[in-house]
Amino acid sequence: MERAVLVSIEIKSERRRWRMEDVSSELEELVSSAGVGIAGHLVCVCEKPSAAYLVGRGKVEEIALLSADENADTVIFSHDLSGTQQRNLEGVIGRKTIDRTQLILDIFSKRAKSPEGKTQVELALLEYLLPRLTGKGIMLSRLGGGIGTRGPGETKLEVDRRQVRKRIGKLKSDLESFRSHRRTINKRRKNSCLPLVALIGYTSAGKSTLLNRLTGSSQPVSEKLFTTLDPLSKALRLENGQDVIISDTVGFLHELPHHLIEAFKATLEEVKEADLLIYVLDISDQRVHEHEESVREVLDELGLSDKPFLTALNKVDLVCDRSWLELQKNEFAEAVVLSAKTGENMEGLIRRMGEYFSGMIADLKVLVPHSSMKLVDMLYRQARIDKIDYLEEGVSISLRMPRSLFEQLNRHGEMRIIC
Ligand SMILES: Nc1nc2c(ncn2[C@@H]2O[C@H](COP(=O)(O)OP(=O)(O)OP(=O)(O)O)[C@@H](O)[C@H]2O)c(=O)[nH]1
Ligand SMILES: [Mg+2]
Repeated sequence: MERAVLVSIEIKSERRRWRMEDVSSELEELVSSAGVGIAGHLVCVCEKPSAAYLVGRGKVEEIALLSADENADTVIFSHDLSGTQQRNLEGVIGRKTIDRTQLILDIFSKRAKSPEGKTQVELALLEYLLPRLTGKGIMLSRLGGGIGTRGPGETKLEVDRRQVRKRIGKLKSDLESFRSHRRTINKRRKNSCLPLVALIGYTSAGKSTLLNRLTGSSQPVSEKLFTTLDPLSKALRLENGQDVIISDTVGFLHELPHHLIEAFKATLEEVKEADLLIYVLDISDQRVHEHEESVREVLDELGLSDKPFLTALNKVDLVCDRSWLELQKNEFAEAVVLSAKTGENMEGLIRRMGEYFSGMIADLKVLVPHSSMKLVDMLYRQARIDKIDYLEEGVSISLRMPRSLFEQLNRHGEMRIIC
């Protein structure tokens, strides 16, 4: 097993909202999720970053010494490194040195299964590496194997700058084809008139476990971070008989590398189509507020912060401290408290979804004038038609459909609502 010395960094001149111990513990979780052993963990606080090594020269010597003593293969920094810093550090430490972004990209590489997932990850990797290529070659050739050096599915990464550019172009055009396929599927779903619910949240919050519990599916779950890269959508019937489609999504992380957000935008943009978001939060984790904030930041970046949402406080079975739970219930007023694992209060969540959608679904009686017969056709495809009468002044239709969809179809005001 590859073993790494971890270096958690706090730079005082940079504003950080996460406490040092949270940065450190998350780095350890990421490293374990990448299948790497921890040979040692140093914490380093400095006033401002140094251009050459990020940290002071004395600290670099300390890292080099610990890595040698522990016979570590790799050194992993919690803070991003420039190409120059990375090269300089490797020069002194004499070991492969990578940053948090590379670590996360490595985890994504291992997890990507679908052709689209693999393409997205490879694109993110190459875009990260391109500015770090030195001359014609790449640092990777020096680094040997292991973490931070592989592409999706353990494929060897391209090493030549020109080839990398060419490959990036190819990956982008492949992604465009995946996107147009996805658009066709979305259109079909829209025509089927079922509302879409998206489960979103921090990695490991329990989104896939919740999807499985609600729909009886068997999406893989694990305590490792970023288990789901290929989200699944399933149908779910609510208590009031309303069918919805419920979708799992890729988990979020604080300071998620920009290249990954860019690459996964297409998948995440599906969230844009959602009628309702369910924020899944792990209430047993002390960092729950930090997690919530990170999720909101990513949604902001995607322009999705205005979506209607329900909050699900998951993993309540793990909370022993009742006063902490009461505090959180107050802080997240309106949230549904549940356990996807034990099934506790699934009915509460289903009921809340039902209440939300029943307010959105309209039972209407409308009159379509003879001059707009194409609308009757559209209503047939998109609404549940209960009754239809052919009258002198037009066609009277009793129907049931999402109000927003009706408003969209009737944006020119041809149809008159009778009741
Ligand atoms: N005790 C307990 N564990 C849970 C609960 N929900 C999920 N878990 C566990 O939490 C871990 C993560 O669950 P996942 O469903 O994979 O989480 P996720 O949000 O889909 O994670 P990513 O796919 O990585 O974004 C797994 O080990 C689950 O068994 C819960 O309600 N109670
Ligand atoms: Mg998952």
